[in-house]
Amino acid sequence: MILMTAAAFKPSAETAPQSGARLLVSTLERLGVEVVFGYPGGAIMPVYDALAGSKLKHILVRHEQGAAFSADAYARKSGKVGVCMATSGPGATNLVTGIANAMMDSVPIVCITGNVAQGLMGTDAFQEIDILGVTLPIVKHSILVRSAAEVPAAIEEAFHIARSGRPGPVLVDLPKDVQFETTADDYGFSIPNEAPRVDHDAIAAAEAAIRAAKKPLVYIGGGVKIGGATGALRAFVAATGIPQVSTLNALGTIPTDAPGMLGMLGMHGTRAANHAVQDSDLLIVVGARFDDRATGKLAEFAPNARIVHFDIDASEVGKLRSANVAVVGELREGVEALTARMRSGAALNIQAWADDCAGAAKAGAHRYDAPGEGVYAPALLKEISEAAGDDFIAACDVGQHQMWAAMHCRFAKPEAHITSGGLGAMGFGLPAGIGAKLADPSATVVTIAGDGGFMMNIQELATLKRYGIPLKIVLIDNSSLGLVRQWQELFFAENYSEIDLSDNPDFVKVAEAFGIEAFRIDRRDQVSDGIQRLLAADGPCLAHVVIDPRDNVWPLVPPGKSNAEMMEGS
Ligand SMILES: Cc1ncc(C[n+]2csc(CCOP(=O)(O)OP(=O)(O)O)c2C)c(N)n1
Repeated sequence: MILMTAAAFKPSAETAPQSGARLLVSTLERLGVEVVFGYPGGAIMPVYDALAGSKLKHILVRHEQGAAFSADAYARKSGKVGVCMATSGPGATNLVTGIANAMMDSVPIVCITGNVAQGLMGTDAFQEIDILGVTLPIVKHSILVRSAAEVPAAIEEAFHIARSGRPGPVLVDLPKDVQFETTADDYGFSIPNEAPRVDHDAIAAAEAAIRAAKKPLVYIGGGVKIGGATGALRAFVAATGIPQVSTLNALGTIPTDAPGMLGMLGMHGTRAANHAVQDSDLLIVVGARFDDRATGKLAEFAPNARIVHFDIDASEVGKLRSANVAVVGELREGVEALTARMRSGAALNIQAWADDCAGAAKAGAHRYDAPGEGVYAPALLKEISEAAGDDFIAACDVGQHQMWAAMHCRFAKPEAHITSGGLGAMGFGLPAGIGAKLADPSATVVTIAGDGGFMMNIQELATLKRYGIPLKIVLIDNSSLGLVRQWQELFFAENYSEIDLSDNPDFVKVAEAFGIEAFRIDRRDQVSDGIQRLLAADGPCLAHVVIDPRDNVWPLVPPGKSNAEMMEGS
């Protein structure tokens, strides 16, 4: 827990007395916040009282987890800080999964929780939870605000910390007496001057390593988009011709169909990407953290490769794989400086390697002509992403459908792919779709969910209806917890334990009961028309897509194995 430091404040002009709750709202307005996702309750009622009549658009979700997930996706899509709020106790604990999600994927959100009055703290008061304690390991920072006069500075500090450096979630806990207290003081907050520096010696060493390599490969992580370095990385790749692989969170950083982009690496990566990594003699790792889903068995990951690692977070460099060259700092400046050096020297002589990689990508290209009449989810997802074009944004849930979306959708830009990468939280897709659509009403946002995960936040259909959010939902229903079923089939001798969801409700009726247009697709010949109908619908719309429960995701690196050992299905 971090309490505010006096040095962070500077006294500002005296103003008319306002309550802490009112100061919270006016500070959010001053910071340019437009949308807040939340759910009221006893310990945050003064804030809700102050919200009425404010410029903030408050979205009343139906479960606080939805508020945190929506704020997270709003931040990912808009590039701004997402904001959610909840009451003390159960409201606050319902935010926890969303906070962890933002932490794992480095997403800037500010979570505001009410708490019992300070005099009651520590007494097991009604709905009292030490939410700072509960969330300590999963926040970037947390602030317990002790007086109304501290509110503006606390919120500004929270925003600053959430989005600076490596972004992440910041929790601001407001006891109820602080919300009620009135004050004419506003201490203000001065943002520390943190001019980015580029380590030119490290950049020179990176250039030397690249020039010495025969098989260099760029390993792109989610940090590239978070760091606003997408343009810089695209320029680097264009200048050098070095092939690239992407993590799940970085999909779209380089468009899926760009030459040199080999696709996702790791457990459900492409053959071309995984082989290129294993073959490479130099990995240029940019904003990635060597997640085990990406590396497979770490000891056998990229065995021949030296490592050049760019990251804003020094603690990521050398954490799991030591770096031969470490470039710690803002990614955009670092990559731009490297590109300038590469441009000013001779062109790289890596054509044979680039051709090898391109040949492998072509040879390993997925075939979409699966046998049978049933819906083939990879083909459907490919088709919908292509039909939606460059405005396509997928907000994915977690499971087989998520992996199919990652492997088969076309992503033209990094914000086009919104997924719970690090935490892998089922239930993310629907609220994430809501957040993304509110961040960019002109985009074609499609939630891609499985029947299991969809049920985890299905109540947010009411949020869609209430605000008329024209989100499109592709619900891929295999009557089971598909990814778990696949692992049981492959690694637990077909002992199918607790994965059957064949008693799912009729999802079309469920959606209709919430007032949402819905229809069913259960044959391949219905797919194209169904996609057109979904994309053309004026309001929210759900396509309930029924697939064969036995369909599996291929290829797959078995858990604990090296990425060289990919399994292929029949
Ligand atoms: C909150 C949560 N609980 C459990 C899991 C473990 N888990 C990962 S994938 C999966 C199955 C998902 O099933 P479904 O949503 O139907 O999608 P499918 O795999 O069938 O496409 C489960 C249970 C998880 N990721 N998140």
